[in-house]
Amino acid sequence: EHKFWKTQPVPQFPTSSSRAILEEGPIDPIKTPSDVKQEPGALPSGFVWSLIDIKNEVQCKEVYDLLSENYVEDDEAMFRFKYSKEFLLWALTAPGYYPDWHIGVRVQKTGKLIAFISGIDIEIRVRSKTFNAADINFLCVHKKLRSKRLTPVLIKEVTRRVNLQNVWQAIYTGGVVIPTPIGTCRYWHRNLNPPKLVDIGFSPLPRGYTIARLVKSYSVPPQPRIPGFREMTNDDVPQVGNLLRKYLARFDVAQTFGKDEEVAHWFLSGQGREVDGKRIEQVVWSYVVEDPTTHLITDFMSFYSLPSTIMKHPKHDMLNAAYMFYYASDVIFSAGGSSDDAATHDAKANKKLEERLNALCNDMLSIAKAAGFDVLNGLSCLDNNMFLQEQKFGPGDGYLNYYLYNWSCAPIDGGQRTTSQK
Ligand code: YNC
Ligand code: MG
Repeated sequence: EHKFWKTQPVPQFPTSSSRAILEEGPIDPIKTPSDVKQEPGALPSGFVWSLIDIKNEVQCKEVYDLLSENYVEDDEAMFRFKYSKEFLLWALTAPGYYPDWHIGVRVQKTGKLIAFISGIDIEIRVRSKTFNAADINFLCVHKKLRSKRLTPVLIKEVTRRVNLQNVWQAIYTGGVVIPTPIGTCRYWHRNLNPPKLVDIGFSPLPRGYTIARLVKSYSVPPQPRIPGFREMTNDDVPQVGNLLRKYLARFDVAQTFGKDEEVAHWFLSGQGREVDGKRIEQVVWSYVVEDPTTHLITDFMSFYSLPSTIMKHPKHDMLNAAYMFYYASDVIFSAGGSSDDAATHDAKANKKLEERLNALCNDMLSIAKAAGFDVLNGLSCLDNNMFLQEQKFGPGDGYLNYYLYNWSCAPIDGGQRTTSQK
């Protein structure tokens, strides 16, 4: 089993859980880019490699079309992710990205794009060690070419191009279980549009409920209620960056967001706007709380838009889903009395954080509802377990497995302490 994955520098189950890891670090011997093959690997005949310029509208549309028809579906084949062109551009052009990590495969004769894989270069920290890694995403093979072992060829080619930039680790997520997850998170869903979600079979109508009663139970305040809650702007970037870095330092695995430029990219560049009279769709929604007296930023929360195609419904063809993204709050650092012992201090700080995250999430629900989203999704990562249930998210069928390539590490705390991901 796992003919491909058993040849790769990833922990092979079940050893990873049964044997103690002495030191976390690379699995392969250390190499340099001069050790790396200069030529791409061979494709089956009739297919050719084709780097994708995601900033080119035509090529971006080709990736968009491939994913729209062939990307991730739920187990029952009711919904399929429909990433927007704006999302792809946003996700693939983060500061320091390498254009040659955006890799396509075309049919030689027709030029049709039939497969894609991408990486971006990010800095991550796993426990005490910080290193660059390729964040691999959007692996897709056309439905008509499945089960032909094209995936290992794509993965080896992206690995080669990543290694040529002297990067030797990668991070990725997936619904599939392969050797070997560092952690697993569950998807949770907050219903914002009960009539539609019941109609399309996304949510059941609970026993004893009418639609009207369900609507009432999932209603949200029309507007945010935390004093000083407002949309994030460019001027907030340095403060949000510091707050986010400090907040994420509490987790075992996280992207470092070392540069403010990255903060600006991930939380602002995806905001909606008009360019040459053309509407650019909004991808990311970012909000802050500015303390009304000190004018300091105390909290930050964001979500992104990722719709799904509803595959066979007479009336609805699109599920407008928002996904919780990064957030941070300084209450965890400022709460508790100075005379408390450490345990009491932590308990008080956690209680305060829980209250604050609930209030922030509730305000985000108001924003998401007003923006026309049908559902707000979240994972059981970060501190999300402090508010998912209270904010009426329900546990879903989907799970997301987190993986590291060429890095051996002890399991991450039940997947609860993993960074959030696109
Ligand atoms: C997957 N999702 O196990 P074995 S997530 C990794 N991630 O190998 P074939 C996968 N490996 O088990 P198909 C995988 N899915 O024999 C399958 N595999 O060792 C492995 N779906 O290849 C699988 N997108 O080509 C098996 O399979 C081998 O034709 C079989 O194609 C698979 O983006 C796929 O879910 C997923 O488009 C392309 O089903 C296709 O079935 C498809 O015969 C819908 O492949 C879309 C979908 C995946 C989304 C994602 C993250 C990808 C991470 C890839 C791993 C990166 C490693 C690090 C590289 C850089 C390293 C450095 C430094
Ligand atoms: Mg294949």
